[in-house]
Amino acid sequence: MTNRTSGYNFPTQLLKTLRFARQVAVLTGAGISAESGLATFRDPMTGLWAKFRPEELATPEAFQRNPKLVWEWYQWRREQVEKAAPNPGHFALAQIESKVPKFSLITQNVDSLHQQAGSKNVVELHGNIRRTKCFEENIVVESWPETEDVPPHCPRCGGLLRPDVVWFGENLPLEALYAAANASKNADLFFSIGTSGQVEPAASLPRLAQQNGATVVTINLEVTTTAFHKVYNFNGRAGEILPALVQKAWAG
Ligand code: BJW
Repeated sequence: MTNRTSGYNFPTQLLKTLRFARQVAVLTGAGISAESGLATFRDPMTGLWAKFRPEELATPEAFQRNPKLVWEWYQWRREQVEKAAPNPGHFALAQIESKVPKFSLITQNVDSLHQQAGSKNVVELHGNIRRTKCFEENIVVESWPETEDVPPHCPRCGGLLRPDVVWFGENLPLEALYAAANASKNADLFFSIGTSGQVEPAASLPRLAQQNGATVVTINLEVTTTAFHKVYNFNGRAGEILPALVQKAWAG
């Protein structure tokens, strides 16, 4: 059964599945933070990759070639993130977590907006832009001496500092990847929200959940297509659909 549902006429079966779910897993991407004013990556007009080349900014080789450019670009991104606040989509997910027995929020986002909205069990697959780590030692660095150097240097080894995010060609944090895979395998309901599903291994999680028996729900501005059974596709803004879904599922 594949349901493409417009508006907020949520199928009764989906509302029941959500209300009585034992374990819910959610995968989010840049789209959920778009309504908080943060750019997505692949929107053809406003996405970051429409204006900047990932090969020049989001790979370890790019950092080695031009660390100043990469550091300053992330500094600019950090400032955007610091100005942003969670939107109703983030808050609705925190509400779902408070209502179901087991809940995992697997995010590709690096902006902490889920945590700010009150989500507790958050798995960050691609790191966090607010953290900094040493490029040489790969360990988180909390503070460093203020100098003119851009990027600054690691106070332990003198190596260059970089944002603690996962670039193309880098492995995801192993613990986060295991947690995400386990949550996906064990979920009876899996949401894929605001992601283009183009980046692996995150893109494979909905299939993993589905293959292990989960009902899958996608929420995306674009029409998403899928060959799987037991999938509900909602086209629209996550910040509108999710609060409506929570309201309907637990009304009364
Ligand atoms: C809305 C909305 C609204 C808008 N409401 N919706 C297997 C096959 C092929 C390649 C590979 C493979 N396995 C690994 C790879 C290589 C690579 C990869 O996947 N490449 C593909 C692109 C081809 N993956 C990796 O390198 C990963 N590492 C890895 O796998 O290591 C082992 C390995 C390495 C090499 C080879 C093989 C194995 C690491 C990936 C790291 C990704 N890093 C980034 C940058 C993070 C730091 C930063 O923030 O700068 O992560 S790239 C960028 O893409 C960012 C995102 O997290 C990620 C996903 O993007 P997302 O979130 O889906 O955003 P968009 O913009 O694409 O989509 C937004 C969606 O929202 C759209 O659909 C909109 O319609 C929608 N939307 N508004 C609802 N209001």
